[in-house]
Amino acid sequence: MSSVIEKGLPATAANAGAKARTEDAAVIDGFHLVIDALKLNDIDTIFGLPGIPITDLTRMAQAEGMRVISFRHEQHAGNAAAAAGFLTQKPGICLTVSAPGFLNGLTALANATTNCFPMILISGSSEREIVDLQQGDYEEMDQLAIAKPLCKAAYRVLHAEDIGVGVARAIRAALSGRPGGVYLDLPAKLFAQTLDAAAGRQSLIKVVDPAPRQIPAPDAVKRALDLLKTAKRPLILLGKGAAYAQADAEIRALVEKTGIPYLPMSMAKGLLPDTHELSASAARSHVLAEADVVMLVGARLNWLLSHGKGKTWAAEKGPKQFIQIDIAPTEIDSNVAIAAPLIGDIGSCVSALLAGIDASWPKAPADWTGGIAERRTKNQAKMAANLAARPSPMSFQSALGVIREQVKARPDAIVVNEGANTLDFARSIVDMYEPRKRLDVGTWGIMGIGMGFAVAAAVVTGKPVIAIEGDSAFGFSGMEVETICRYNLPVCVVVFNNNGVYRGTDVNMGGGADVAPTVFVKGARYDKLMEAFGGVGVHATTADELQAGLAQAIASGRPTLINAVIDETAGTESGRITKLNPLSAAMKK
Ligand code: ADP
Ligand code: TZD
Repeated sequence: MSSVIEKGLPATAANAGAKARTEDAAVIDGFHLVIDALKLNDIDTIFGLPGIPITDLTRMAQAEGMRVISFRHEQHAGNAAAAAGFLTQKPGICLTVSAPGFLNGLTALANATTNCFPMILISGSSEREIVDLQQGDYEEMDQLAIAKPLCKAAYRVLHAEDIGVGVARAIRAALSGRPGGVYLDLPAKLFAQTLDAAAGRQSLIKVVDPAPRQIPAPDAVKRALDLLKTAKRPLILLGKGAAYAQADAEIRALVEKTGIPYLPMSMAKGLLPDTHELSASAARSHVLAEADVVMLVGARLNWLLSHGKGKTWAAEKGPKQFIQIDIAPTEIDSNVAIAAPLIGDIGSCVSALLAGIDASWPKAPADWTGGIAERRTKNQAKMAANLAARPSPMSFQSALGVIREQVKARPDAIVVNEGANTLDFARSIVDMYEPRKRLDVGTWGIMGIGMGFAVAAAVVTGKPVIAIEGDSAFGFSGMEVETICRYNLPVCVVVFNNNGVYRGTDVNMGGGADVAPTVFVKGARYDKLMEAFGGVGVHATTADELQAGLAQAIASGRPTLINAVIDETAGTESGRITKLNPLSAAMKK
């Protein structure tokens, strides 16, 4: 069962504690039970950061043939695990040390849970007896209690014979139903425990059917179809749950058979190519306001969709009718009434709908689809002028126009995207052509996912990665360019450098010597950061320089960072969500 490596590790002083396994070993230790339990469940990669008590676990995992990707900060290892989970439907593994390492990984675990990405944060922990009496152990913390409210499930394993159960429960909890983050607490003592080798092997569990299909009830399918059929202005809204579900062919068939226009949320872009004739992306406000029946497929009516209410949805014209496909029944009616809930996995639900849609199904009315097409053409023409312009310094649009063309030429490349303006502009300018090629700030709008997601995308898919980063956003994970260089990953980071958070022109309102809170060092050379570790740095002040640098990076596959100089006056406060900034009542007067 386990790949026992006789040669194992060189007996250097540094890894003297990590002894290799032998074929005829009579006992197996906790380290190897953890590794075997993961491998038995087809988990072949660990993202992490070594230290007491898990350093030997990283060495032994590598010796046993697992890929171990070491990061410079646990948050980025955690983000990598989350992205790997989203891309592969297998829980991504993040491995950290106790208290501070655990806390560094926790943000990523909570973010993964919020995004419905499956991951498992495995952290070593200190001695239970000392921690529970608060006697001051090395890196003392009750990690299980802290993790619990922030993830989908949390478990602790105290005995080596329970490692198999612990890992199996973590995998099933991460993948089944609505996917999410799971915490697995492994105290230091556990790794050193031994079991009889045969008993150890028997204690491991291969999880059968970890994400069971959930078939929707026939009456719920009929209710949804009946409502959809009455629609005069139907709309399909695809979310990242639809991208995660890997029901790409079924979703495409649903759109094309019904002729219903669809709107992808940012990470659902590419499920159908953004250039598809039924894409309503370039007419977003129009379709949200005007649609009469909206079918949500793996998308929540949260803040990103204005909670299904208000001006965005033209509520003054009366309520919309919603059909909602989701695996989590409690999501239904979370913000507005859902007329036709369809509970199940997206593949099964969409297949069930397709079974009820035959050749006689009336295509979406032509005045509705025609009106959308007209708006799309108009909006695209407007955008084209901005993309083609060559202002100096570059605008967000002129720089993104270059990236848009590169992605068109390499539709298999994965785009990672964070920032405010950099995010908002890229989302609408850079068309995606294939499913699960866009990873971004997700449900929280969190900064810091950039390099972790980029590393995972490159490691998991082997495809080129283009990370489109605001200069502030990049700073959250920038040190991981060393990780990118160390593993020689085909990642090209493009830093949209406008000298600050949102823009670089704010002034100190107190008039002192400090710059304003949103302003960075002017004219910073982020490209030098990549050069420091042997990667390629490019300083691009024009669209042509950006184009050349990007094309070269994709062709060579070498780690590259392009410092793209953007007009520092160009950004808007918080990008397109300016209105979410609280405005003091006193200032409104
Ligand atoms: P977006 O931000 O793109 O709008 P959300 O993250 O808000 O998307 O919504 C994703 C939804 O998809 C969640 O409510 C989640 O329960 C659901 N989901 C995730 N995977 C599946 C699946 N395999 N089948 C059905 N629903 C799923
Ligand atoms: N911290 C975290 C973890 N997430 C956040 N979203 C923020 C802070 C607040 N924030 C945003 O929402 S966007 C952003 C911050 C700090 C950075 C915007 O600046 P940028 O992008 O340079 O990355 P633009 O393109 O210049 O706007």
